[in-house]
This record gives sequence, C-alpha cells and structure tokens, in this order.
Amino acid sequence: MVDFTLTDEQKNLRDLAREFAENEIRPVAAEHDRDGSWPAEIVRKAWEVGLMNIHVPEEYGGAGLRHFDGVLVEEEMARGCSGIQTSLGANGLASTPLLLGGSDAVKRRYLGMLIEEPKLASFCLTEPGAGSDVAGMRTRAVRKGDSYVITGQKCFITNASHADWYAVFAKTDPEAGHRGISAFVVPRDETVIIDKKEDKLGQRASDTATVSFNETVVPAANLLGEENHGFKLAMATLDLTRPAVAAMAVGIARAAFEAAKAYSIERVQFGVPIAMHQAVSFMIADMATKLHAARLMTWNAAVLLDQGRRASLESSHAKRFAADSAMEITTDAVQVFGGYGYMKDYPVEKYMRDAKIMQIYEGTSQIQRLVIARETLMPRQVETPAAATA
Ligand code: COS
Repeated sequence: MVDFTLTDEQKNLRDLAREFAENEIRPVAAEHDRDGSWPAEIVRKAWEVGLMNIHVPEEYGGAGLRHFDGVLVEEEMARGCSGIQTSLGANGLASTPLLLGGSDAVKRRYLGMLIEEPKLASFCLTEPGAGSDVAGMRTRAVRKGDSYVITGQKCFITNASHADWYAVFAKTDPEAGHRGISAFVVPRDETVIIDKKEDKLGQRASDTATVSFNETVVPAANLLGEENHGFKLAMATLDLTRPAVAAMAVGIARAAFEAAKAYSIERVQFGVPIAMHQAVSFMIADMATKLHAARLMTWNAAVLLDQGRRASLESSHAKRFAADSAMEITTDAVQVFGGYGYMKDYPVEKYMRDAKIMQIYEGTSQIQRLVIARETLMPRQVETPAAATA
C-alpha cells in the first residue's frame, strides 16, 4: 500500500521542528541575513532539543532517525531560515561518509563528539578547480608509515570556521582519476587553516569558508572505506543527502508560497483582492502544484533510502525538481508582492536569494540532470552501502 500518512511520532517530530523554527529561527532570520552573523545560540538550542545529528545511530548515542523523519524536520527548519538549517544540517553531510565507511572506533569517537557537545563537522569535497568535476581534485594524501599526510585546499565549505573535524576527500593515486581518491576524517589542528569567509548572495547566516590542509597528519585508521575508493563514497554520500537538500528547498518554497498567498488575499487593487485576478490566482495555483510535487518526490526518495534501496535517480529527481521549483516559486512570490517584494521590508526577496543555492550546492541542477539522464538512458549496477544507514 502506498501511504504517506504520518505516524503520531512523526507528527510530534514535525511539530517540534515547526515550533522551533517559529519561535527560535524566524524571529532572528532577517537579522542574521542582514549581518551575515553566525547563529551560535540557535545551534546550541537545536542541539539541546535534539534537532541536530538526527541520523546518528543509537549505538553511537544519536536518535537514529530515518531519512523520512529527516526530511520532515529539514522542511520545517528551512521554512524558518534555510541558511540557519544549512548550519544545523551540515553535520549530517559530514557524518555520512563516516557512517558508510568509518570503522567502529572512528564512528564512536567522531560521531560521539557531535552527540556529547554541540560541536560541528564539515564535508570537504569541492576545490577551487574541482566543483562538479569531483575527479579533478588536487588535494593530496600521502601514506607515511601509519599515517597519511594531507595537503591541499577545499573551498565553499559549510561550517568550516566552526568545525572540530572534517570529512576530507584527497588523491592517494593522482594518476588514477576517480579511482585514485580516498576519504579521511581529519581532526582540526594548527595545520588546518581557515583562509576566507565568503560574503554570499543568500543563506547569509551559514558559515562558508576555504580550508587548507598544510601537511596535516592523520592516523591511517582515519581512512574511510578502502584506499582509492573515496569517489564512490562521495557519490553514495550524496545519494543519501540530496533528499535533505530537496526538503530544504521545499521549506523555502513553502515559506514563499505562504507569504504570497496571504498577501494576495489582503492586497486590494482595482477594487478586489489581487487573488481575485486570474493572473495572480493562476500563479498561486502553479506555486501550489510545484510545492506539492516537490514534496512528494522528496518523500519518495527518502522512503526508498529507508528501505535500503539505491536511490541515485530518485534523489536527483527530488533535488533537481525541488531546487528549480523553489527558485521559480520564490521568484513568483516576489512578483505577487510587486514593488514591495523587491524591498527588504518583506521576507520574499530573502527567500529568492536563499533559493538560488539550492540549484548549486550538493550538485547543480545540471549535474542532477546528468545523473538522471545516465540513470534513465544507461542504468548500471552500482554497489551501494545505502543499507548501512537505513
Ligand atoms: N554510487 C556509487 N558509485 C557511483 C555512483 C553512485 N551514486 N555514481 C557513480 N558511481 C561510480 C560509477 O559506477 C563509476 O564506477 P567505476 O569506477 O567502477 O566505473 C565511478 O563512480 C565513476 O562514475 P562516473 O563515470 O559517472 O563519474 P564522473 O566523473 O562522470 O562524475 C558526476 C559523475 C558528475 C555525477 C559526479 O562527479 C558528481 O556528482 N559531481 C557533482 C559533485 C557535487 O555534488 N558537488 C557538490 C559538493 S557537496 S556541497
């Protein structure tokens, strides 16, 4: 039977996130957006009430929530402010390579750190010369005895300035293309330098910075999965985390849709609320349909992951459609508000700026189309450790 009816537990979890977003995030979202300031207090409170690290398994001290539970939380929190939710959710992205490839000792130590205190971790894949083309990375990890020595630079790294450890992808065999990449968990030390905090168009509450590793030494035991198998670990990670980005896009789109709907009912032009003009009511209708479809795709991908199935295709469908829909819905919300929508006195211009990154991070909308095209035209058997987190 196909059924998306929420259980009482899921409704309670969604309500917890909704109330947190309403009471703790929304009132300060505009201020953090304006100043580009770090929401330290919200991070601490979210950690305290259990709205961070939700996928860490119970055996490592976490709540062990399922992907479907996760997307319920991510939508609500991003409806509050997606920049703040990016800060809160980044531990999930950084933790996934550990969940998939880390030894029991690595998981116990590094996931345990996130559970014991409100600490942060970052996922370090992107480099100045390697964005969509992951295999083009230049960061090197060289084996020396029982250690690896890591040297290189990663850019656009969420929470980099505040992280205690980093999930880092580096070349262990530079001649072998995507088959020469390995993944490591790297604790922060004096050789890890945060070079540049970015000044961004949207999601201004989140910290985005460049991190350089300067002959950073990590024990060989910090290798995640097998040496030279890091590319597949990165791809498997993104298969698992892209539905969370889709859920955030749904959250931004919902915030914009709700604002536009309310405004269209209250704003009078030509003697009637603008919602009575078909030009506006059809925009509202299209926004509602896109929002509904994006949420269904997101829930579908999350359910497949919870079943332990490979969901590269469905994750990319959800991420691509939800991100592009969020961009369209937020742009239309500004249009419904007219001149007022363009002003910072109203929240919709922020939603539009925040939506843009949804089409870029964790794989651009073009990369999602590439994955969808390949999966549709020439599906291949790929071994996936997805079941490990189901
Ligand atoms: N799970 C497991 N393995 C996968 C996989 C997946 N989802 N997708 C691909 N692979 C495997 C392939 O099977 C192939 O294996 P073999 O070495 O055995 O042949 C290998 O990985 C290489 O795959 P492919 O040829 O598709 O690699 P490409 O270099 O063409 O890259 C894209 C594929 C473009 C899809 C990939 O680089 C990508 O996702 N880029 C975007 C990165 C991104 O999202 N960055 C954002 C950073 S986080 S903010």
